[in-house]
Amino acid sequence: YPDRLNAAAELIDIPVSTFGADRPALRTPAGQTWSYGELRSRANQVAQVLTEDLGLVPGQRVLLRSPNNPWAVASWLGVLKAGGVVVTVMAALRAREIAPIVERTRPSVALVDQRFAEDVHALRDAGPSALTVVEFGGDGPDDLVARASTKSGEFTTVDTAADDVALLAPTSGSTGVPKITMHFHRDILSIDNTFGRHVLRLLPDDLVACSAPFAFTFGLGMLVVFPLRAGACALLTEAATPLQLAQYVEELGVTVLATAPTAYQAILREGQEQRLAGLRVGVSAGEHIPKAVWEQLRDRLGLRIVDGIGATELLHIFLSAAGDDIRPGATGKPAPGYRATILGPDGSELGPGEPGRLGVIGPVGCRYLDDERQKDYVVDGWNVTGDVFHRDEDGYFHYHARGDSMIVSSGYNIGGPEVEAAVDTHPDVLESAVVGKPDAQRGFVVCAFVVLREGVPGDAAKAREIQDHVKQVIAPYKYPRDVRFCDALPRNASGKLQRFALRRIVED
Ligand code: 3SK
Repeated sequence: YPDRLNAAAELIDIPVSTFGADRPALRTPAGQTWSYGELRSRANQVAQVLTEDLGLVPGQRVLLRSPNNPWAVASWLGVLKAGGVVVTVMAALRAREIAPIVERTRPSVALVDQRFAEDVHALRDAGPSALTVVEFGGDGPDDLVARASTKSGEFTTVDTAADDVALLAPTSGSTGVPKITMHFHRDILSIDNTFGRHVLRLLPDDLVACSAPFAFTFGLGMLVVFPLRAGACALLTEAATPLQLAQYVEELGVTVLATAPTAYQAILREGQEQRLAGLRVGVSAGEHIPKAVWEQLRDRLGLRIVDGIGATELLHIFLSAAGDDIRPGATGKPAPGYRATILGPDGSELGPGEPGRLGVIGPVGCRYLDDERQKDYVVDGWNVTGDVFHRDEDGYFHYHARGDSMIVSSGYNIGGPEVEAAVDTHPDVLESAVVGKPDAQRGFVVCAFVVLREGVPGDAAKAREIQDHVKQVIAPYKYPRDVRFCDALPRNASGKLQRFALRRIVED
């Protein structure tokens, strides 16, 4: 990469010149369409609001909280154009989950969809440092759209360095204490120059849908980075169910769909797979796609799903395969530009057939913001993702398990200890332990073993009460779908929780 590089120029200014301003860039199921030219103008307007009205200077951070919609994409590009650093948080997070992110990243400005603004205002009022909150989708004079409409569609994109930080993407990690991953301008292009261009290979006429919010870097790649660099169009859906995704594929002409394996399973279970017949490419990520699901989609539709594994730490997918390179049952091989290995308990590299921890090296690597856990993730130069794989004789990587206490449910990564902490705040709970219970539809569901205070009856009403309580404390998708009451949690002689004993119970 050249020394000076701004990812936003590569994602919108250059595509406008290459593919033309009139090409559709963003669509919504409600029928809204923004062309490449319109997206560029609005990103330029946001950059001017930030620099001229709000005094943002290069390197300052901007919190962005919104579901997937066109102004959120314009805001993301506008922050980069202004030389700022985007801090993306999912709309679904609760105030107590956003608070440590705000505390650690210290944004100067927050651009927030008005439906999710209330707790950002509360954090601003409670916080020690100045945070200017600007909403979009509202109707006051401080609304981003109202401010943007007073600006021209032209802005000279700030000349950032290729390795200036562009993005701070939080990940909850297994303990629930957020880790903030830092990514450079060049990293954003790297995910396209590896997986995007060599495995996914979008075409300018593609319409791409993805169930992930673009605050999750899987969604960012699928809906912003890859389509814009290819001159393609992204369909932005705020919260689509698997059956709605299938409907959009059929009715709106989606050609590339990226979602979790559980969504494909749900579409198959409902007998709706013919609605996917127009797909050119189906991507599955977030967790391993079962071979039987992969084969059903191939046999019924001729669709060879592109499986992939990525990590927020590495920004996007680093192991995958497409077309004739796919080996059913395997995740794939390192994307061009990446190397991967299997590490034994002592850090040595293991040979074919031996399961161990996955280690990855490539153009994007883990850089946590001021976090001791950096040394656990990057070991001898390898990014150690926490997943257990084996490699076969032909270099394909086969998934075994996640090596940490993370639960992957319908493609969401849920930190077990974070759910435990939320359950434990219920006044009737003495202690709890959370594990993933295998589930045919969701891969895993969150299962909480709960010890209640003496005299409190553990019945269905109490289980529902605890579930509702958790939904108030943390993002609702993390709530335990299965709550089981017990007298005590299994512990070893030194008092350490024996999570494996609980896993055994739920796996029986
Ligand atoms: O596999 C994942 O969970 C992932 C994480 C971040 C970015 C992309 C992907 C597929």
